[in-house]
Amino acid sequence: MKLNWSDVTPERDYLNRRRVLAMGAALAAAPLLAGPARALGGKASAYSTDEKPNSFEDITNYNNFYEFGTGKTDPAEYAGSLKTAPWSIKVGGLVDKPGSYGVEDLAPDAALEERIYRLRCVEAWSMVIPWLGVPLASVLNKAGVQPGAKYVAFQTLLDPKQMPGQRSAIIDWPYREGLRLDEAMHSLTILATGLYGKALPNQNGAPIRLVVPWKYGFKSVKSIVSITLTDKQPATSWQELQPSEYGFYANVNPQVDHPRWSQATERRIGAGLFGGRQETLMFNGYGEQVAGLYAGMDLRRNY
Ligand SMILES: Nc1nc2c(c(=O)[nH]1)N[C@H]1C(S)=C(S)[C@@H](COP(=O)(O)O)O[C@H]1N2
Ligand SMILES: [Mo]
Repeated sequence: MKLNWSDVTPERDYLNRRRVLAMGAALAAAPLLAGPARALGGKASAYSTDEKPNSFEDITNYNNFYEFGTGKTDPAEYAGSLKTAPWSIKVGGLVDKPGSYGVEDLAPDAALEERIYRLRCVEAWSMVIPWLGVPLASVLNKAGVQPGAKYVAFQTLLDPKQMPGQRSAIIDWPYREGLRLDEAMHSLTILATGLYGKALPNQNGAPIRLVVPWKYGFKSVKSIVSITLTDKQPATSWQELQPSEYGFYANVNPQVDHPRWSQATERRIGAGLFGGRQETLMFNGYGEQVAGLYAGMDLRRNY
C-alpha cells in the first residue's frame, strides 16, 4: 500500500518539496492510515486554520510529556519504548454502555478527520499542528451520556516501568484532566490518533490523546486510558499541583497573566531567532466558536 502525500494533503501546499520527500519516506516506514486520507476526500475541514503548520520535526521534537522527563526533547528521546498496542480505554461513570474499548472502536480509521489547530502552551510558546482525530462528542454519544453527567474526567496511563518520569513525584500520577460536558461535546474538541497523515508518534501522546485548541496545552491529556463521566468537577493534575497558577478552565486568555509571566504574547516555535513574538488571541483565536460556552462567567476568577 502506497500513499502519496498529496492524498493526505487536500488542496494544501504547505510543505516544500524536500519535506514532501521526507514525509514520503516517513509514511513508507510507519503504519499507514489510508482510511482517513480517503475520507478527507479533497476537502479541508471548516475547523482548520490556514496558518502554516509547524514542521513534523518541530512537532515531534519539542514536546511536553512529563511521564518521559521535563525537558522538551526528553519525550522524543524516551517515549519510543511506550507500548501503544494493544491499548484499551475504559469508558465509565455516568454512561449507558460502560466498558473497555479499543482505539479502533473509539476512533475508527474511516472516521478520522484532519484538523489543523493552533496549540498554545501555558508556557507562552505555540505551534500549528495538523491532527487526525474524531470529535470527542462522537465517542461520548456512542457510550451514551446519562442525564446526570456534567463533567468528563481523563487519565493517562500509569506505568512507571514504561514511563520513567513517573518514578519522580513531580505530579501525583497518573496525569489527570477534565472538561465540563459542554466543552467536551463541542465540535472543536477531538480525540487525536494521528498527525501529518499518519499514526501519532509516542511523544505526542500515542495512541490516543485529547486536543482542546482554545485551552492551554496542558488540558490536552496524552496517552489516555480512561474517560469517566461524572456529576462533579474532577480533580486535575496541574490545578491540584498549583491552583493559583493553573485553573480548571485554563482557557487561553491574553488578559489574564500567569503569576510568573505574561500571557499577552507567545513564541511560535519554528519562527526562527528573528521571528519575534506574536500576540496571543482570546480563546487562542477560537472565540467565535467557543465564547458562548462562558457567557456570564468571570474569566478572571474562573481562569
Ligand atoms: N499525560 C500528559 N499529557 C500532557 C502533558 C504531560 O506532561 N503528560 N503535557 C501537556 C502540555 S503542558 C502540552 S503543551 C501538550 C503538548 O503536546 P505536544 O507535545 O503534542 O505538542 O501536551 C499536554 N498533555
Ligand atoms: Mo503546556
